[in-house]
Amino acid sequence: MRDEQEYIATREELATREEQLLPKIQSEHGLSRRQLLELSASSALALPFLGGFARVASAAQRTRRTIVNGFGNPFVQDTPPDQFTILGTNAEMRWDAAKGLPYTIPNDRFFIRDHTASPVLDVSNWTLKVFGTGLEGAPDVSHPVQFTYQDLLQMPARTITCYVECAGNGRSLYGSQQGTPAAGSQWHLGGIGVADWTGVPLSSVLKRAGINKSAVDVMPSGLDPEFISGGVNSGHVRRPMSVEKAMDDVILAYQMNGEALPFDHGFPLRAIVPGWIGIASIKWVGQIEVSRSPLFSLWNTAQYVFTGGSYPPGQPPLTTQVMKSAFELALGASLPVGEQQVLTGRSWSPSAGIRTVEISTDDGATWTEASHTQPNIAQAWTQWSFPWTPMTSGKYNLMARATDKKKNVQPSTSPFNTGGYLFGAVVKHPVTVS
Ligand SMILES: Nc1nc2c(c(=O)[nH]1)N[C@H]1C(S)=C(S)[C@@H](COP(=O)(O)O)O[C@H]1N2
Ligand SMILES: [Mo]
Repeated sequence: MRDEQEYIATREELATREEQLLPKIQSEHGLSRRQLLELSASSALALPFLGGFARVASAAQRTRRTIVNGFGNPFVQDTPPDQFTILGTNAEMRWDAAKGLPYTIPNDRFFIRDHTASPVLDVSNWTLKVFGTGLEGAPDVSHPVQFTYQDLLQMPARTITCYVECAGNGRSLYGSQQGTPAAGSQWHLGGIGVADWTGVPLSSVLKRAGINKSAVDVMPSGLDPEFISGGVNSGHVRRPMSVEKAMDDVILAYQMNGEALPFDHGFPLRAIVPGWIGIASIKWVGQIEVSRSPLFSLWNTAQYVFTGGSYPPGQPPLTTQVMKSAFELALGASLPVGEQQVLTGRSWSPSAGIRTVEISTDDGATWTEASHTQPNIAQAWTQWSFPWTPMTSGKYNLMARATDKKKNVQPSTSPFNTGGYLFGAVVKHPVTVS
C-alpha cells in the first residue's frame, strides 16, 4: 500500500514542476509570463497546464488527511460536509446543495468514486500505451504504441456533455424503500454528475494505433493503486468494452468543463463512455489493451453484473444506466405549512432526452407535470421545477417520475440484485410540513 507522501506532490515538487512547465506552456500557447502568473495566482497552488489548471492539494489539506479504509483521505480536493457525504473512499454529491448549481456540475462539486485513492500524476513522464492482439503487428505491453499528452492535445478534439453515474447510485433505496438491503456503499442519489468533457475520440486513437478487424474488446486501465480486497489483489482498475462501443462515441477526455481534468477525476486522461455505468469511464488511464479475444477483469465478472434476486446465473456485464430523478432537497426537509415551495430537481435517461417529469405529493395517488428546461440532453439530464403549497401539516413522501422521449417510464420498484446496482424506481423523498 502506498503512503500518502507518494501520491501527493509536495509544495516543493510543485514549485519545481511549475518552473519547468512555465516556459514550455508560454512558448506553445503564446501566453505572457504575467498572464500565466495571474492565472496561477487564482489558486494558492495552481499549476498551469495547457488548456486549463490542475489544482493541487495544499499542505493544509494534506495534514488534515485521516485514515479511511486503510488509505489516507483518498481525495486531493476538499470535500466539505455541506457539499458531500463521505462513503468510504467515495464522496457523494449532496442533492440539497445542488439547488442553484448550473446544468453542468462545477468540477469541485462533482461526486468522486475511488476504489483506492486519487493519484497525482505528472504529465511530463506520462504516456498512453496502447497494445494487444487486436492491433496490426500485435504489439505486447512492453512494446506499445505510445501517445504523449502533447500528441493527444494535437489531435482533433471533441466535446460531449454527459453524465458519469455510478452503477451503485441509489443502492441504499433497495433497503430503505424496498426492504431488501444490498451490501456496498450506501449511495442515496448523489453518485452522479453532468459535465462537458473534451478530449480525443477513442476511435481516433485506436485507428492511429493500428486497430484491425480482429479486435473484439478494448480495455482502458487506471494508474491508481491496485485494488486489494480480502487479501486478493485484482490489479489496476480496468474494464473492457466492446469494440463497437469503443469505436462509437467514447472519448479520452483531458478536460472537464473547460479546465484540465482535476486530479480526483482522472488527470491527465480518462475515458468517458456515454450512457454506460461509471466504472466504464476509467480514470487516470495509462494503458489500453485491444484484444482479438474477450477480456476479463474483476469489474466485468464478479462485479458490475446482476447476481442474486430473480437473476439466473450467467448474466452479461452491465453496460447502460437506468433512468432516475432526484429532488434538490434535503431528505426529511422541514417545510412551512401554507407557503408556496418551488420544488426543483433533475431527471436523466441513458436512452433519450426527457419527455415529461411528473410529481406526486400524495404517495402516488395523483400526478402533475413539472416544467422542465433546456438543455435536455440524452445521457445527461433536464432540470425541472414544480410549485407546491402544502395546506396540511404532516409527513409527506414527494415523488418524481420521469418518462423519456422513447417512452420509457420510471417503474415503481427495481428488481433486487445482490450488488444493489441500477436502482431506477421512483424514489420516495420524505419531508415534514409544519
Ligand atoms: N482508474 C479508476 N477509474 C475509475 C474508478 C477507479 O476507482 N479507478 N472508479 C470508477 C467508478 S466506479 C465510477 S462511478 C467513476 C466515478 O468517476 P468520478 O470520480 O470522476 O465521479 O469512475 C470510474 N473510473
Ligand atoms: Mo461506480
